[in-house]
Amino acid sequence: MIDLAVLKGSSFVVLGLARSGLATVRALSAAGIDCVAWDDNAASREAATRLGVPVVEPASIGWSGVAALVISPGIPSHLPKPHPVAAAARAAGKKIVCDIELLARAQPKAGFVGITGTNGKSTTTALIGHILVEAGRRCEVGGNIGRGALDLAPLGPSGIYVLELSSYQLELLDSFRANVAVWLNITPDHIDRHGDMAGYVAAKENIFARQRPGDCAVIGIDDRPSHAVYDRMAARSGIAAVPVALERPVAGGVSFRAGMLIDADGYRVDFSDVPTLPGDHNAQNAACAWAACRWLDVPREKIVAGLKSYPGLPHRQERVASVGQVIYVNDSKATNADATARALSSYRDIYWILGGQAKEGGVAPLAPWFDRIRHAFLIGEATELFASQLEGKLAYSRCGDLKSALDAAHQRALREAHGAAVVLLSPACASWDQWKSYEHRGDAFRAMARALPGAESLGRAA
Ligand code: UMA
Repeated sequence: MIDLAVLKGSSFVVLGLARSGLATVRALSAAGIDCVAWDDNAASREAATRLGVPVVEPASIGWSGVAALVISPGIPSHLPKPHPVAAAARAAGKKIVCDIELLARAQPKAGFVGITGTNGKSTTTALIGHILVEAGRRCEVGGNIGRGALDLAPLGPSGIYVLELSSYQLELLDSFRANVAVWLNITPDHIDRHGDMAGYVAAKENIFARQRPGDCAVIGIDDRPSHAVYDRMAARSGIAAVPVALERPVAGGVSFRAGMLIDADGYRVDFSDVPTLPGDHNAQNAACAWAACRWLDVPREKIVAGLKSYPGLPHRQERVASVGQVIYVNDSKATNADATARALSSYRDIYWILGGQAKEGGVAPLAPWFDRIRHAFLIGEATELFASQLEGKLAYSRCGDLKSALDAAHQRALREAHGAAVVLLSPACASWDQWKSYEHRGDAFRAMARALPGAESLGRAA
């Protein structure tokens, strides 16, 4: 847990009591700092009460003497409508920050690597953390990836915090400085919270806001708005702006071409066969991780070793089992078509399990990858919608639930595929019609795939 003693003498209001909020009240209490808390959910309030933190109704919060409102990133402080506690804080002239800001204030001597982007943040964050640990560096990985910033261990001057930063968190920072800021890509997302694309870009660009000469900005330049961000950063004096691009040379930066990662000085690494990082999107993540770790002086051979030993994250194109040459891949985190497109573009000869609670547009945008799919297995509420979208384009079966779909995909792959093939759960849907969460769905798939006759487990144990 982070020691917040540096904040002693201030008092705080904490709004939202889930992962980030509970870690915040725990750290404030441990440091003997006054705070009161609120959450709209009664069970979450009880968790704070059990920690001995006073829970105060929003209308009864006294703002005089309060240093700041620490808000959970999932709670709106502006758009679409500010939470009443955020509105009251603003009316009282108080700062509104998130837990990352408190971490930055408590650990001013540590190094900070911040990673943002619409896609690939978690993988790149985990990958950088893995490379640093394998290279013997002291580091802690947290933030949007799922570990509250104040739950991390104190590191001091020789340590590095590797933080996944969402746009929600980035707009709640006012002194956090990233020594290395990684910007992967940007496409429209979270527009309800940021008003429009310009607001979303501006929130994310806050990752560079307090960088100083000697700091580094690694920027994927393959989409137009990100290229504009790169141009702005390249014009800032003293900041090393490192561009990252796919399938084209990029002066002074890192590129991925024909299966090779190529550094600014021409150093080349064969990246054509890293099973835990398949597809072009992962090549972009790896190239950005490469650039960030080089800036942190990690020797090249250690970065190569880290890239090749990266174990992957659960539920994201996670290789869980094999039967002969058929690989079973758990991509349960793919709850929309965009995420599923990344998985489909990574493999050929795919037996595709999809369905659940459909998102707008369904699977129609995935047509460019249909020629990679041998057969589709439909599950859950989206079955009839997806059947109508696949009709005449792709062979499919209605399977009802995940177990039936996996059994059918397994049988068909063994019967038909005469070489490498992939049974892929990449649902393009939320899980809530049949499961508690995407994790619950993915855990079940992993267990079922490993229990298939002749299956050998791949990857992590759980
Ligand atoms: N709450 C209210 N009132 C509201 C809304 C919520 O009281 O109007 C309360 C809820 O009852 C709940 C708490 O606020 O108790 C939830 O807060 P939260 O959504 O911020 O949840 P945390 O568990 O603290 O998780 C947050 C991040 N969540 C979001 O940004 C939505 C987690 O990112 C992050 O892993 C975690 O902090 C630790 O840093 C998740 C996420 O979905 C993965 N992020 C978005 C994304 O990746 O797209 C940005």
